[in-house]
Order: sequence, then structure tokens, then C-alpha cells
Amino acid sequence: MKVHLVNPSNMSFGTAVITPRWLYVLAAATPASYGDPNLVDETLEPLDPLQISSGDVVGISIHTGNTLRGYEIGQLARRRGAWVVFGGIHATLYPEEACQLGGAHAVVKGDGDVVWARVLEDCGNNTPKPVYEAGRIEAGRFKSARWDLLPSNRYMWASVQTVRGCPKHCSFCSVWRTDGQQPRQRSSDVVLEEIVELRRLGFRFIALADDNFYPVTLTDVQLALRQNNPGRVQELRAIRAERFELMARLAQLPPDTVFFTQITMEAAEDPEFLSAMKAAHILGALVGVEAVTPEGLKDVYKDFNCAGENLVQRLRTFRQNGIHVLGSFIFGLPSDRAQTFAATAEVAERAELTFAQFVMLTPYPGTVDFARWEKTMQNDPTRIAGIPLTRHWLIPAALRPKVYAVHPAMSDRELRQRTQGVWDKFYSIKSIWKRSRCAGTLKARMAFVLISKLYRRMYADTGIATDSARAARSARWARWIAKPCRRLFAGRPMPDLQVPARHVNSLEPAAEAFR
Ligand code: B12
Ligand code: SF4
Repeated sequence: MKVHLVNPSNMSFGTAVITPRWLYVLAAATPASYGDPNLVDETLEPLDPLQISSGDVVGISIHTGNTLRGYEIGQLARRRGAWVVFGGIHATLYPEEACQLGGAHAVVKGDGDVVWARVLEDCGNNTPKPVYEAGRIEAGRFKSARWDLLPSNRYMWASVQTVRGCPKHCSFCSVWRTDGQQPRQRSSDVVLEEIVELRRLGFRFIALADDNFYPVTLTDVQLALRQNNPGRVQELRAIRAERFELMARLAQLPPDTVFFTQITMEAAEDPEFLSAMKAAHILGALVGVEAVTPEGLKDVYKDFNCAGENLVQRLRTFRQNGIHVLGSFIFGLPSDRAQTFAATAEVAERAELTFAQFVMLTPYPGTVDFARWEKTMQNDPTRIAGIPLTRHWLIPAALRPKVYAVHPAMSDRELRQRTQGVWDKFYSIKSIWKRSRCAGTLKARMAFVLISKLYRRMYADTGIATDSARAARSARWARWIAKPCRRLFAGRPMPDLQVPARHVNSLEPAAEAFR
């Protein structure tokens, strides 16, 4: 019985930006008695169905965006006589759908690290259960990835998770509902072991695939102190101390190592944290700006973000501390008006963002926005290819709308055109060249231009493409440019690199301030 793990995608580029971490984690969760699993990442190349034989197990991961392709693979694998098992965020939310449309024999809801061995055993005994409630396991039970199975020369960035879950509750995000609001933080020992293994292989760019790298803010600790809650204070400070411990150890890695993470802008109020990040080579972070107006922030339950001039200042603080920001903005919020687009473009420029993305509000399942929208759509008769809009992921990609909710002030067309306009402005050659000053040498500036253009093109398929011809053109361009880009990210293998030792004095430096 061979085990196959498939990461579905409609587009294959030959080279990919970030390793899909789940593939290497589930590989680690596969008992040695089954041999090494066959890992298929369709963002590199499509699955060859002939690899699958009767009696094999095919594990497929789906997030909402790649569900349709995932279901195609499931049906295909089932026709070839394999056991079909689905997992991932979308399967966790809609297990029945994976059975009805994806040919699933079994669906794993939640974390696969521990349950996967049992699923394989049950398949081997011809007794898989329709649903495995795996839930949220403790951080200590997360499996470290099998990086020894990573193909060489295919990915630009590797990905290592340090913490799962997020204490916030943004309306468009499913993370806090599926992964929980209690941060599940891995110990720095296991994180460092993975990172050093990757560095030995020659990866010097590593994405920290965290929901929120700053799970405890200074305000959280102050609040717990004010509430006279010593247990809570201790818990929060332990999480912070472990963060600082991790960063102190990352700081000892070779100086050309580069990390990128996702973080809330509250970190800008915490100078020790930012300087520890810089020292730890965490030189870039995706910051969810979402909206530039107080009304927009209210729309998405993100009142901890700033608007106006404070926002510009907060974002600049990252840059002033040596951390590049990829600002993420959402368009299509109910409070957006025609002038919001120009205001956003202006903030993106003034805040000295290195990269930016301008995504269209999409009701993802598992979010507050989705639940609200689904309710309002109860009596909506619209069907595309026979599918109601509230199951938009099942609509063939070419027919899928780009805007889902009726906007109170703008037509779909206007929203899309204005969004496109902001992308075009931010990624015009003139603007990119101006931003490329941060890269230094002429060669580095040229590389910056190339990467900016690649980023822009790869995004042309994630919600803003005006038509499928444009998306196909973008894919061709990205395929062509991705290979030389990967070389820019590659590092020198360092087979002898040692794991930095635990740091005795790395306890949260600001701790004294809270006593
Ligand atoms: C890192 C990350 C990215 C990275 C890297 C993606 C990559 N190549 O890996 C980048 C920045 C590129 C990215 C992009 C996007 N992302 Co993203 N991303 C994440 C993040 C933070 C971590 C993913 C990760 O690596 N986790 C670590 C692995 C080990 O965990 P896991 O994938 O959940 O797998 C575990 C279980 O789910 C289960 N499991 C998973 N698969 C399977 C399969 C089987 C067979 C079994 C048994 C079990 C199993 O077991 C695993 C181990 O416990 C998640 C948030 C999250 N908490 O998951 C969002 C998340 C997956 N992303 C999300 C979104 C929306 C996007 C974008 C669409 C954003 C945008 N607007 O453009 C794009 C889409 C990109 C694309 N086309 O695929 C959403 C998906 C929501 C949904 N319903 O689908 C999430 C959940 C975040 C959110 N805010 O809600 N993302
Ligand atoms: S959008 Fe970011 S800050 Fe908000 S809940 Fe999701 S992970 Fe947390």
C-alpha cells in the first residue's frame, strides 16, 4: 500500500514560491512501515494518475481556493481503486461535501499530525471511518516536517510554523475559529532544528507560516496586570519569553539567513520586540492593514489597527526598525467609497511599504462575514453552472464571479476597475524602481524589480484577473520568470551548521517593566 499526498492546483509553474508545509508534516506523520510517501505538489506539476494503484491511499489537502481541483483528484484516485482521504481547512469545514463531490472515503477534521497513522491503519484494514475528529492538538504534538523529502531546486522559500492560532477575531478570517484563539506555540528547540536542517540544504529564505507572530501584545499583559490576574499574567509572559528565546537563537544563524512572517501592526508599539525581530533576521512581515479608514476597520472588527496618520506612522516604524512590510489591504468593504482607493494607494506609498496586495473582500467559509452573507443570500435565486453563489468554490474558475456581495455604493465593475487601478499604480515600473532603492546595488535593484513583477503576476490569478485569457498570460509569464527568481533566493548549502544553543538570558527584556 503506497501513500500519496497531493497538493491540488489548477496552475503549475515548474517552480513554486513557498513549500506547502502540510505535505512535509503529513509525510512525517506517515509511519516508516509504509515507506516514504509520494509527495505531489501540483503548483510544480500536475499529478500523473498512473502513479496511483488500487489499494493505495491518496491524501488530499484542500483550502477553499483549490477545492474543485481537489475533488477532481479525489474522484480520479477513487476510480483507480485507491482509498481517498481529505484534510485541510476546507475539508474540516465541509466534510460531507468532500464525500459527495470528491470521492472521499474519509475526511480528517483538524490537525492531521497524530490521527494520520490511525487513518492509514484503518485504510489498510479496509475500515476507514467517514470522519475523523482530530481537533486541535497541543503544540508539543505538532510533527516536524520531513525536509529530507524536499526536491532540490524547486522552491524559493521553505516554510516553518512557530505558532498556530490567533487571539484576534477579524470578521473575514477563519483562523481564530478553526485554529483557535489560544496561541499554540512550538518550543524553540524543534523550530530551530527544522530551520537548521533547511539551512544545511541551502535554504536561506524561510517563511514562518504563522497566523500571527506576535500573539501577546504589551497591552494584553498590561490588561491582565490591571485585572489583577497573576495566572493570566504568567501565562502571557511565558508565551512572550518563548518568543524572545526563539528570536535570540535565530539571531545566531548565519547573517545571510532571511525570515518572513505575518504579524499584527501592534508590534510597532513594542520596540524590544521589533529589534529582536531584526536581530533574528526576520526582515519582512505581512501586516494586515485591511482598511485605511476607521469605518473600514469597524467593518472587519479590526479596531486594534490604526487609521489615518497614526497608521502611516505605525507602518513606518517597521521600516525604521529594518523590517520590510508587505501591506495587505481589502477592497469591497461596505464603507468603501470611490475616494477610498486613492486614499489607500497614498497610504501604501507614504507608509513606505516594500510590497502590497489589494485583495477583494471574499466571504471565506468559517468566517463571521461568510455566516452573515450566507444568511442574506438564503433566497437568492442566482445560479452559475447550476451552483448557488454561497458555494462559490464549486463554480468553475472561469465562470466564478470576482465580487460576491452587492456593494451599497459601487457596481462590481467599478470595484474591480478601481482595485485594478491601485495594483497598477503600486506596481508601475516607476513606483517599483523608486521602492527598489532599499535594495542597494544596481544588481539588487534589478532583482527587486523582477520579484515585484513576479508577485504582481502571480496574484493576477487570485481574484483580480479580469478574464481567463489574462490569467493564462500571467501564468505563462510567471512560469518563465519563476526559475531565474528561484536562483536569486538560493543559498549555499551548509552541511555542518549546528543548532544554536538555548539562551539563558533571553527572557522577555521588557519583563521588568511589568513587575
Ligand atoms: C502560510 C500561509 C500562506 C502562505 C503559504 C502558502 C503555502 N504555499 O503553503 C501564502 C502567504 C502564500 C498564503 C497565500 C494564501 N492564503 Co494562506 N495561509 C497560510 C497559513 C498562515 C499557514 C498554512 C500552513 O502552512 N500551515 C501549516 C500546516 C502544517 O497546517 P495546515 O495546512 O493547516 O495542515 C494541517 C491540517 O489542516 C491537516 N491537514 C491539512 N491537509 C491535510 C490533508 C490530509 C489528507 C490530512 C489527513 C490532514 C491535512 O493536517 C496538517 C497538520 O496538522 C494559513 C493559516 C492556517 N492556520 O492554516 C493561511 C490560510 C490557509 N490561507 C488562506 C488564504 C485565504 C490564502 C490566500 C487566498 C490569501 C489571498 N487572499 O490571496 C492565498 C492563496 C494562495 C494559494 N493560491 O494557495 C486561508 C484559507 C481560508 C480557506 N477557507 O481556504 C487561511 C486558513 C488563512 C485565513 N486567514 O483564513 N497562505
Ligand atoms: S486576520 Fe490576522 S489578526 Fe485577524 S484573526 Fe486572522 S490571523 Fe488573527
